[in-house]
Amino acid sequence: MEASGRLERTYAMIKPDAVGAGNAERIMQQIEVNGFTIVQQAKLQLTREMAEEFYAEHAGKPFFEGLVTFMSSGPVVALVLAKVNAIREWRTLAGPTNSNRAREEAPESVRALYGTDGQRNAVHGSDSPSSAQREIRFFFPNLVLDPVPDSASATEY
Ligand code: RTP
Ligand code: MG
Repeated sequence: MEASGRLERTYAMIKPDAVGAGNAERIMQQIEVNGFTIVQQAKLQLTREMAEEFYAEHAGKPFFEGLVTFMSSGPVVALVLAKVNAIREWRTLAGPTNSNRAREEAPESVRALYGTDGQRNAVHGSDSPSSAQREIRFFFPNLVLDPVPDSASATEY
């Protein structure tokens, strides 16, 4: 039978609002219940400079300064997740960017359950294979890329 997709890694991050509210463990449980393997995990606080670099694609947008201040305001939990189609699947589980919209459109999503609004939305997820690769390297520069949990379908990241 043909595989339904390829095993991927993606970068997930539990943001300072959710860590500060004590929801990190619950979110990691939700991640695992939904079939992801947590292959790396680290708790750290971003400096302003790290947050600016991480979200460089948004530099100059009206929400950028607030985003950087928020993301460097307290500890985050950095995660590497593995699953078939992990990049798309994690963004689906996370839900729409705005947590208020998530509560209407995807009430079981992480952002619906643990986020507050359009900025304080509990979690981040890579949006493409190139973003996943960049973001995993940003937080886990020493990560050895192989083996992945199912080495028969190992891919680049
Ligand atoms: P993320 O990168 O964190 O996974 O979120 P995303 O792809 O769903 O959304 P993106 O457009 O990349 O925005 C990055 C983060 O910036 C904050 N944001 N605030 N106030 C606003 O209008 C606004 N828009 C975005 C959110 O924290 C969003 O997750
Ligand atoms: Mg994004």
